[in-house]
Amino acid sequence: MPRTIPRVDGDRLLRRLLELGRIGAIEGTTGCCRLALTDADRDGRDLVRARMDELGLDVEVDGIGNVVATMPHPSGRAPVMTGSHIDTVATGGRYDGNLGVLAGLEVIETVMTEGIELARPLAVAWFTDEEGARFAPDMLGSLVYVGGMPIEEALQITDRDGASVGAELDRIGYRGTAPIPGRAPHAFVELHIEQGPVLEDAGLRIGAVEGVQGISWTELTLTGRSCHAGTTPMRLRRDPGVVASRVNLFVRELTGRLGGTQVGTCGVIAPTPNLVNVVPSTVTMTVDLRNTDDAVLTDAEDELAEFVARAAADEGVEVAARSLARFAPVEFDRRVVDLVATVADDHGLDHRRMPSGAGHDAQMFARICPTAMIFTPSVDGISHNVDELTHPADLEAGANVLLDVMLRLAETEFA
Ligand code: HGY
Ligand code: MN
Ligand code: MN
Repeated sequence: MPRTIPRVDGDRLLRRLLELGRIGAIEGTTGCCRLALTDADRDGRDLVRARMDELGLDVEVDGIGNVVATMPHPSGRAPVMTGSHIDTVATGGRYDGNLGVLAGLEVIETVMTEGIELARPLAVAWFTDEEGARFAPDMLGSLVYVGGMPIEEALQITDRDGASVGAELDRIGYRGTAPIPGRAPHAFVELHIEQGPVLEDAGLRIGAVEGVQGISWTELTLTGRSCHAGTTPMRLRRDPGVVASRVNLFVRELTGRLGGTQVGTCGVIAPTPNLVNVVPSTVTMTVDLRNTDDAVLTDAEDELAEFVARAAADEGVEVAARSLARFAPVEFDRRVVDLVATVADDHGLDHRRMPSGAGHDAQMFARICPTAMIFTPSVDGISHNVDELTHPADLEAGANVLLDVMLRLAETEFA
């Protein structure tokens, strides 16, 4: 007797995504801005929390504002957990993170509505500050959940204006009391948009994600001397802007030379006072380096540090470097990756195994339980862009794979 595969309500999922996407909506676009722990993030949290309460889930908020909602179950056994994030970058899309949380909610609503009996409960979570765009590092909430950073340290992290994580959690009313580190789930699986071009270019529907590449974020504060743009001879200048430009060009040359999966980005280049007729006194900039090979990533970091020191010395500029994030590459559990691929096959969805170029909360859960991810295609491979788009059929297909994977994990015992 072939197994009947339950299905999600794709229209309901899409409605929920559009509803959440209206919070922090960026006028004239389909994007949204819900930077971590801002009022918009609070409003998005409140909306998803209300959906969890409507379902009668057991909702817990921990000390860093992570929220875990578990379906009622007589066993009290560790749940199969899914989840992601609902904070966004400042020019975010509707699907990055949000899909994983709302699809998880959709999976649980489907299971409860259809009265599907399970050996253990399912849970869906969102994790604080996954983006790291306001408070570095990224994946902050899930890192704390798995015990990767003491809560005291995380609460003291500040944004560019000096606001701390702890104070902002209090301000939006999301500093909870659930224990940290959090309970290890039986298994963790995250549905996420790919955010790159691989699946779309290959005409595939599902990615069975094998791991996440290494991430290195460095903040550089370059200090020269501000002076008049018209009266100061070039030979007397100590212009941090020139150093920042050389560093940016070096990063592009370095990635070209290293090849492979090496990528590099100078996303923040902020001169002070940022005026047309003033040679900047300081420039604050960031360098984001990533690679699937940790040894090559370390070499890239060393080369960067040497170049920055040389370029600054040439210009008489001082350098202060600060690491904002450093995560080694992560490999997911082969058994869960294989299950994602098997389910994609059973659903008749063309798929491939692949690494993740972006960081995700799942990479933290890989430290404490069998973990993997499911990718759905991104149109034109873009994300962290208001035009981010994943077609409704792919959203629904991804959620159906998530449902089936979670059901099978609930019946799987890992030796
Ligand atoms: O930076 C990242 O990879 C993720 O979007 N936080
Ligand atoms: Mn994300
Ligand atoms: Mn993101």
